Amino acid sequence: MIEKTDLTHEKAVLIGIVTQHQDEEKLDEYLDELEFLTYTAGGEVEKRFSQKLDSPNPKTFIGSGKMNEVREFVEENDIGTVIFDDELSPAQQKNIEKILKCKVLDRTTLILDIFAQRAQTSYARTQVELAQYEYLLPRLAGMWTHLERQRGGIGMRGPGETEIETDRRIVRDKIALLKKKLETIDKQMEVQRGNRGQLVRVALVGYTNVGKSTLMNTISKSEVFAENKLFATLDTTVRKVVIRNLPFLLTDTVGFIRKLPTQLVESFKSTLDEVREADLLLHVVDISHPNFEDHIESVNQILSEIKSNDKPTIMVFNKIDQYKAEKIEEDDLMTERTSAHYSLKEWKNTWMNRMGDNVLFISALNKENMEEFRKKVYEAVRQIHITRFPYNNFLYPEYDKYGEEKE
Ligand SMILES: Nc1nc2c(ncn2[C@@H]2O[C@H](COP(=O)(O)OP(=O)(O)OP(=O)(O)O)[C@@H](O)[C@H]2O)c(=O)[nH]1
Ligand SMILES: [Mg+2]
Repeated sequence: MIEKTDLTHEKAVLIGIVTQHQDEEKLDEYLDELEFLTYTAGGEVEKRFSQKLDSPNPKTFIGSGKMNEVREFVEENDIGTVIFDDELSPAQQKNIEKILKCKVLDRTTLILDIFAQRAQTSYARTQVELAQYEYLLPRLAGMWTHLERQRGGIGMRGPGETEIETDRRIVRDKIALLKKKLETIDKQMEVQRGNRGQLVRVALVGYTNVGKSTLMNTISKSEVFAENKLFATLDTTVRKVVIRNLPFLLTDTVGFIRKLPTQLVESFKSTLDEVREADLLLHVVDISHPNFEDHIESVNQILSEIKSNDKPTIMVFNKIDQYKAEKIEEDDLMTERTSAHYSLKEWKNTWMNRMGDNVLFISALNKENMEEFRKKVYEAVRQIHITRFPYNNFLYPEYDKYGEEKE
């Protein structure tokens, strides 16, 4: 806790651009998320800068006029860190550091940094370290030398190595070594997963901070760490859960985010294998978040990247206790009614309705609708169980009876 109060002193500014693909409103949403990421990493956002551009400046990302504005603000307010919402090329990062003379980070470094901070086990640390080195490799030339004095704090943390070697060859060797280490662990994990036998496997997936771990705790009475920051969970937890008389394995794992660095997706292979090998996904969504539809899209995109997009899935809309529709005053004739004004009931009649039976609305925190949750999951697991053990069906004769009794 002491560390947290210590870290909140790091002053940062955020920079994003408005383009054809990204209007002002979208940028605002993205910067809100970037601010949450900054806060999670231990920073305090003092100001946001944005610029309208057809395409980013290849040398400095934003134009020189805007850059001067940023430089003045950074100097006057003693800002230590400037964070861009988009990934910077190695050259851009170098040029910008020269102009601003402070630490320059992008979304990827920030996410990698949070992962580094949160990695608990040596396995998670190895995965993050590998991702950090892979990100670093093309950016080595001259990147750190002029920043020697300002090292430390956000973006500079890494498990293990405190010194960042400036020699490419050393970094390459390090990458090879980490990969080998991960390979060994991956093999062990594979064996472990194999030993779990034939039980049906269910994985909680979803955007970060939607309540996956809270739900895991609610249904399995376990104590997985949950908190209102991004990426509370990095390590995978597997619990045996029994609903009525049907046992299955439930996995809680790392949350996803828009533009999850590809280096992370790759080095978290084994962690994501839990998702890949699952029989059923519970896609948890924070319906109280104004951008929950975007979140669903990001999660689906990552699921298809790891070839897990066509698994049986139940959509679990969580945090219904916190859901609030935006209101239009009666005398307000200007505001157009959009989905932001929908009540929960109206939402249920949108595309959600077309998803048929595979939709649930719950509050994991207040334990609302958990009985329906149990029923739906039970039904879905039973379906898989029956196809897997067609001759074993008699072992669970009371399924239907139980179901009926509960009706
Ligand atoms: N109001 C409300 N808050 C919730 C609910 N479920 C979870 N939360 C809160 O949301 C925050 C994030 O919950 P977690 O369970 O850590 O979320 P997660 O999806 O595991 O997050 P990551 O591990 O970071 O990906 C915590 O502060 C929870 O208390 C809910 O149903 N209602
Ligand atoms: Mg979690």
